[in-house]
Amino acid sequence: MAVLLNSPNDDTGEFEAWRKPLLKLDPTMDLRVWPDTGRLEDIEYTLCWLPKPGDLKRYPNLKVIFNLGAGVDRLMADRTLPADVPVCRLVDEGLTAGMTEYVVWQALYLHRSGPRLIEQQRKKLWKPFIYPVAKDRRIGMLGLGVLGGDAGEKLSYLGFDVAGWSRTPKHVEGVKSYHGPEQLGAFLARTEILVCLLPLTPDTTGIVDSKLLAQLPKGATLINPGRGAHVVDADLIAALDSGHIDHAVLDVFHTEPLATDHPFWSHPRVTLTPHVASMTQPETAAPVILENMRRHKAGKPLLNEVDRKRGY
Ligand code: NDP
Ligand code: OXD
Repeated sequence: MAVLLNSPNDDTGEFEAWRKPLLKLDPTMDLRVWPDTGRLEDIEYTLCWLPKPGDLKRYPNLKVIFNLGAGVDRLMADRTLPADVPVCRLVDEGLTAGMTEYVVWQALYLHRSGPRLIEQQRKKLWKPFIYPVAKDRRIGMLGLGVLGGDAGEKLSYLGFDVAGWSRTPKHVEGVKSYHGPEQLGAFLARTEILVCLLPLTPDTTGIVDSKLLAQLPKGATLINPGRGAHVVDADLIAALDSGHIDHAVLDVFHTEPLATDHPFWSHPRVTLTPHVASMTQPETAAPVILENMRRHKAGKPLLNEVDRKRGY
């Protein structure tokens, strides 16, 4: 039996970083790195990030697909993905901590009027102003799963008034739970800083459109480390131009890298980062994957298995 690291877009050699922690935990592992697969029949497990569409159907004895990230939208979009092979997404404390850092960093930046202060410095303008205290700042997590839940909880420790919206009701310390389409309007109406941490599925594609943005109070801001296709770019730009949305922090885009002529690059109300909100950490993620392989071999239920029908 062999394990295949499958990341065809890895031109940085970063996937070599997986070798050490995996082999430390299981020195007997027959670890192969795509495209040096060896005999296709040998591959039982694959650890992949953005494999080439169609590639995963080539391994006749594949038992589990481990996605090396939290979002499985690109895998789910591959219509040739073997239907009977379970897919596990990554839930990793390193990935969660990285996302919480990003969300807290950007929420504080928006809460404390970072864009306005940067503009004032650019203009050499000395103009102090008053800002609300954290308890009076309402933050809304669109998606209250592993990442949205942790970031929401940490924001509540800082004193913010935090709520979250999900498909089903949630119990996250310090976070008010809203759920389902019927409670989305009430959730949006109370949200001044909206953080999108939904998975990208047919139900959530384009969810941040003119209709949703219009339900936020005037002057609200957006942080999107979810996926680019959650946002209808033209609708967001119109809301920014009108001032209804004061600022957007964007980490993910419809097409990555973002085209150099995309208006987001130079929009005065946009701060953008190049899909770096969080990164999978091989040191903390390898034990989770190894535990899942052990569970699979022992016939136990897998951790973090994707519901193929729901798409996340
Ligand atoms: P989870 O699956 O743990 O959480 C998803 C949340 O979204 C759940 O609360 C779920 O509700 C909710 N949800 C899904 N569909 C709907 C819907 N139709 N209506 C309402 N709520 C819905 O995912 P994670 O928190 O681990 O990850 C979220 C996303 O973050 C990833 O899919 C990925 O796109 C993105 N990401 C981005 C990174 C970056 O660097 N920019 C890094 C890592 C992840 P329920 O539980 O009730 O079903
Ligand atoms: C992920 C990502 O989904 O890095 O893990 O985007």
